Amino acid sequence: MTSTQQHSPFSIGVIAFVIAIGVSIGYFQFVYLPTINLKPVVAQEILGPSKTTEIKIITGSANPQQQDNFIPKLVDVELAVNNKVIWINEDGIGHTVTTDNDAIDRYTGRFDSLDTIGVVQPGQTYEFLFTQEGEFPYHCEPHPWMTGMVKVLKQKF
Ligand SMILES: [Cu+2]
Repeated sequence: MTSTQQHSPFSIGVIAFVIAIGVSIGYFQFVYLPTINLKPVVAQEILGPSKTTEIKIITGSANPQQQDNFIPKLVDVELAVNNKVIWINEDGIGHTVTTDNDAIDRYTGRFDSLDTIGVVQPGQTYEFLFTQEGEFPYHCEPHPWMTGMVKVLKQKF
């Protein structure tokens, strides 16, 4: 018998293995990586709004008897206008700005200072760029009576 025409089961196995590895690497490089690295396309005006919105964490916020903590407590922001929100901790102890309902902005990520800077220390600020409409209730993790809400609206004009 002429053995040159035939491949042994072993060599077919090797070829199949090499092809499988090649396909896996190709999939990883050209399908998987581009997908996980893909940031959504967001309008420049939303990424760099002309104004910011400031919320103060006032002195005494850690006291549950004190009514006021996040000031203002409710804010409306407009996309492409003032959708970058900055919390300023004017209190003497640390606080967090933490989503009530696991809100994730498609561009910025999870709405939680703990995911980026951690506890907002006295004198520190926390910034979050909202790029999607919606209501974003939040609280302070160590002091859950501290609550606030950011409503993100479409640009009106
Ligand atoms: Cu707090």
